[in-house]
Amino acid sequence: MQPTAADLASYRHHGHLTVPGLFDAATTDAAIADIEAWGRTFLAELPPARRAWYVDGGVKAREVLRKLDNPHHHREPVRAMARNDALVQWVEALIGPGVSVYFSQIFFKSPEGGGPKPAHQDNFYFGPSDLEGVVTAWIALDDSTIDNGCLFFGEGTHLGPVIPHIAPPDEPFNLQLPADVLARQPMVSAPVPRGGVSFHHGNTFHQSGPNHSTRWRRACALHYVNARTTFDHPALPYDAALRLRIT
Ligand SMILES: O=C(O)CCC(=O)C(=O)O
Repeated sequence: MQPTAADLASYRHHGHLTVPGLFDAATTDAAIADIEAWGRTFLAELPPARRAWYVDGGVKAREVLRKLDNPHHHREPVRAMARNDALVQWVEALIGPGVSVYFSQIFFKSPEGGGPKPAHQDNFYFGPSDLEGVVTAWIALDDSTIDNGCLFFGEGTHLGPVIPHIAPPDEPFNLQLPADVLARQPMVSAPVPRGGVSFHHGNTFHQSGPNHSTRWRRACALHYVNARTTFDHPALPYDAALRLRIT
């Protein structure tokens, strides 16, 4: 499926866009097998000081990971997805040519308690020189639904500014939009079938709910940047050496 003028107009209007069926079941199954194996090793070796960021506090019955960072650097199946021609064609249509992956994340969201991700703007975290230069491609590795914690977006919020975020005192890394801002902003659900991709602009408010279901909601977020954009004022430390040139 190629981007049409109507797709691009929809993205420019809403600040996000869902494209079903970019990856087949064999690809998502292979990615899941690989990240599960990686996650088991990572969790076994995780030092106590880093547990608060990576372990999902919502799941009490067992210890499960919430996320993993930079799979595009560490894992070949994710690197292959990041280079996928069809995906890259969409990314270039959205932010222009000469794209790289700047950062990436696996979000596990375990059944029966996988925790929510508070509302935020990626551009606050990354601090790009050009606010139009960043797009996130969020690949659904499982069907994502309201029940298992799909993404929600603030329609049109990409047209507004980057807003200063706050963090709970015991979680300085968990940057999020202030409650008074969110009280004025309806958030709309965006379920994505397995293998589909949800693209969002770096300024778009987004969040995900808890997983109340008995099904996993795993996803891989690839944060792409175009050739002209640099990261001048990141809110958290990111390793620029991991920027992976794609085109
Ligand atoms: O998958 C999630 O729950 C959060 C995703 C997210 O914040 C992102 O892709 O930027």
